[in-house]
Amino acid sequence: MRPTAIDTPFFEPRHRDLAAALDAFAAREAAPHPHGSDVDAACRGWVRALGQAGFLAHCVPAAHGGVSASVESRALCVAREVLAWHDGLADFAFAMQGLGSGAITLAGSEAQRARWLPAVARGEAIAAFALSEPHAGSDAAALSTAAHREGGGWVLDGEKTWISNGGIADVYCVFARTGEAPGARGISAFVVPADTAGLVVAERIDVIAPHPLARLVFRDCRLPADALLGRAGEGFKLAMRTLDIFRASVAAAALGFARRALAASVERAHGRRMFGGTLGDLDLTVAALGDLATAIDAAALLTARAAWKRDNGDASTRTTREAAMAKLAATEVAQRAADRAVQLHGGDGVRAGSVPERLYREVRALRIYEGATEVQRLIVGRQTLAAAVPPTGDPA
Ligand code: COS
Repeated sequence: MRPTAIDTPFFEPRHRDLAAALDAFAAREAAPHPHGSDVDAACRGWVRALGQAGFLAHCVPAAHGGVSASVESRALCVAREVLAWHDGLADFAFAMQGLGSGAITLAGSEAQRARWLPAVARGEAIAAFALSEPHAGSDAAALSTAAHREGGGWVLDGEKTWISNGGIADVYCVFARTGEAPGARGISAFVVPADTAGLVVAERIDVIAPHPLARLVFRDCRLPADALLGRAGEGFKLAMRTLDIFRASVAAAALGFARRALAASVERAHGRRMFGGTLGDLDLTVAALGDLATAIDAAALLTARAAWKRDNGDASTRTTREAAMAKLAATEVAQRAADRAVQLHGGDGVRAGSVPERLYREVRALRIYEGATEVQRLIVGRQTLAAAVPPTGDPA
C-alpha cells in the first residue's frame, strides 16, 4: 500500500522510500494472530523484527540511535499507515516504542536518553507510557498516583490502568502527583524500570483487538532521585507534548485501517453478484464508497498537515489543534469505513477472522485512546472559541 497523501508536497522522497520498504517488510512478516493466541509473543516478535530491520530508529532522535535529529512526525505517520494496513499489532508494536519513550526523548537527561533510547530503537527494550488511571482517563490532570520525596529519592504509590505494553515493557514513563501546585501544575514524570520493587502488574486486560495491556500498581515503589523525568511539576505538559506527537500518528494508523476497509469494500463491490449485476452497480454502494473515499482523503490531508507543521516548526511550535483535528477526523472515518466493509460483506463480514471483522474490532479503540474523540472536539472547540474572541478585544 502507499500512504494516502504520500504524493502531496507534505512528503519528500525519503518518505516514499520508507513507505515502500515498510510495505515490503510488513507484507513478508504479517501473520494472522487469532483471538486466544499469544499476543505477548506476537508483539515481542514485531518489536524485535522492526528493530532489527531499522524501522524503530524512526521512534527516537539521531543522537541516540535514531534516524532524524528529532523524531519526525511524517516518518511516524507513514510507518503507521503502512503497518496498520497490514497488521494492527505491527502498528501497535511500532507506535508504542515511540509513545513509551517519547517523554524520555522530549525531556530526559542525557543519562536517561543514553540508557533507554538506543535499546528502544534496536527493539531490545520495550517502552510504555503510563498516564491513565481508573478514575482519570480523559481528565488526565485529575490523576492521583502520588510521588513524594524521601531519603534523597522518590516513593511512588498508586495505580495506572489501560497501559499499553503493560506486562511486557522493560521501562514505564509514569506520571504522578508531586504536589507543587493543585491540578495540572502539580504532576511530574518518572522513568521506572519494570523490575523496580513495588511495581506490580496487577491485572492483564483482554480487549476486542488483543494487545499487551495491563493495570499496574505501585506500592511503596522507591525510585532514585535521577528517576525524575524533566522538571518537577511539569509532567502534565510533558504528557501533553508527547501526545501532540503521537495523536497525529494515531490518525495515520486510522487511515491505514480505513484504506484497508475501503479496499475490501471495493473488492466486494466488484465481486458480489446480485440483482442481475454486481453490488458495485447499485447507486447505494457507489454513493457510500464515494463518501468514504472523500472523508479518507480529507482526514489524510489533515494528518499530513499536522505532521508537516510539527516537522517544520521549532521547539515552540504547538500542533495540538492540528493533531486533534487529524485524530478526530481519521479515527471517525476509520470506524465508518470498517462498518461499511462489514455491511457490504453481509454474513461474511462478521465471520471471525475475515478482514472486515478484524478491522471492525481493530479500529474501535482508536476513538478512545490517546484522547477520546470528545477530548479532541474539546481541544479544537476551545481553541476555536479562544481565537474568535481574543482577550484583547482585537479582531481575530
Ligand atoms: N502542550 C503543552 N502544554 C499543554 C498542552 C500541550 N499540548 N496542553 C495543555 N498544556 C498546558 C496548558 O497550557 C496549561 O498550562 P498552564 O497551567 O501553564 O496554563 C496546562 O497544561 C493545563 O492545561 P489545560 O487547562 O488545557 O488542562 P485540562 O485539565 O483542561 O486538560 C485535556 C485538557 C482534556 C485536553 C487533557 O486532559 C487531555 O488531553 N486529556 C486526554 C488524556 C489522554 O489523551 N489520555 C490518554 C493517555 S494515552 S492512552
